[in-house]
Amino acid sequence: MANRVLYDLAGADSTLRFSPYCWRTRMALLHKELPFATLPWRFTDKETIAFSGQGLVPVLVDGEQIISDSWAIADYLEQTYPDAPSRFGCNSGQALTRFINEFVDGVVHPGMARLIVSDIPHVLGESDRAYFRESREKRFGKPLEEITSNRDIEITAFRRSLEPLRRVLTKQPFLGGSTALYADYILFGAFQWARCTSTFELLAEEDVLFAWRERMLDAFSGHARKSPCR
Ligand SMILES: N[C@@H](CCC(=O)N[C@@H](CS)C(=O)NCC(=O)O)C(=O)O
Repeated sequence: MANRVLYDLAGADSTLRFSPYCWRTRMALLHKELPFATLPWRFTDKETIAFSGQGLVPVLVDGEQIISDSWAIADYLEQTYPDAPSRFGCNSGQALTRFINEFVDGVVHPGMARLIVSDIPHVLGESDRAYFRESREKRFGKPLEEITSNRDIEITAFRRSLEPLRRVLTKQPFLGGSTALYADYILFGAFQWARCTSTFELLAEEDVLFAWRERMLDAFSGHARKSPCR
């Protein structure tokens, strides 16, 4: 096995990788120019990552080190490879990036989920599909199709919730300034989650966020753009 391995959420098609958190980590590793291999992981493969002491991905195995949680991995990579290009800019940059992490987890993901969650089962294999439907319907308290039934109307409020990001990206090409940093990867992970699992268009073409997403898709020789989507 390669020396650095990322356990990465996959669909029925093992090349379809759609976890927003795994995308953050993947882009972070590319930014750090650290070679890595990925292993496709499914929701119901809990035993495969039991060695990490928890049941969520991303899990990064770096030689002898086992790290789970995308923020902990980002921090680990920064501490362990200080000479590789920084994804935070500096220590204060890392502290400020926490805000983006919480904003995306607390506002962008829930808003996006209400628009795409019923599309996700279509990319999953049989046992993951049953697990996903049961666990997410329990979490939302209603059938997946009901959650997204008003999406053509709710898209307006979702787009409005992105206004602070839009205002920043009107003034600079990336949240990180002139180049993409981890803050951009955090937000991009959310859009890549949607892009890989749903054909519902979240952004209008004239939106500056649309242009930013295009730049992110082009990063690292179009790595994310080449990744299989639904
Ligand atoms: N706070 C964690 C969240 C990770 C997470 O929720 N991962 C999802 C995939 S997107 C997962 O593994 N879910 C497994 C499950 O629902 O059983 C992080 O930042 O890494």
